[in-house]
Amino acid sequence: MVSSIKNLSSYSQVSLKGVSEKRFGIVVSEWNSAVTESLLEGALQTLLSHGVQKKNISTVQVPGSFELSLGAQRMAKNEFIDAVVCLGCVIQGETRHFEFICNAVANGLTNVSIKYHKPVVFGVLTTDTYQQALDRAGGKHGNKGDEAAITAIKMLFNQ
Ligand code: DLZ
Repeated sequence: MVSSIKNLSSYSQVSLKGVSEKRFGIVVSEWNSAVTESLLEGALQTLLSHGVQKKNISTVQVPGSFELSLGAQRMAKNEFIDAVVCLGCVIQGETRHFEFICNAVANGLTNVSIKYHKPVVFGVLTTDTYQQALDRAGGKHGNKGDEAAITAIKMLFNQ
């Protein structure tokens, strides 16, 4: 996952008619908050720069990435939310926590997306080190928060 080589950030705004009426939910994990706050900033700026109205963006925090699935479900079941962007950062440690959390959130978000038939974007950094996460949260490899927002827009408008 190297944003500078492969990324979703370049996207034409030409076909985004009606974007100002779309409503987005953002669920952001507090764990590794310096990283996730940068992801959030990137996602917010990207949504706004593509014509989403500030009043149409709802943001909630959850304690850790494991809780993103429930946060996403609460957002997705709200009939006024069109797409949900989930942001987190899980860093490989000495334990198998990493894989448990990553697998759980990937499966959880997939299930929520299918259940509610809405885009639920996996904007979760899963890195070996803290530095790798910083590099992808506004650092030398871009900002995965931007890409998560772009993904939500693409899923709403490329149907
Ligand atoms: C417990 C835990 C660990 C070890 N590491 C991370 C992490 O790197 N990133 C993250 O977002 N959350 C981590 N957590 C917290 C879990 O996601 C979860 O909040 C707790 O296990 C409580 O359910």
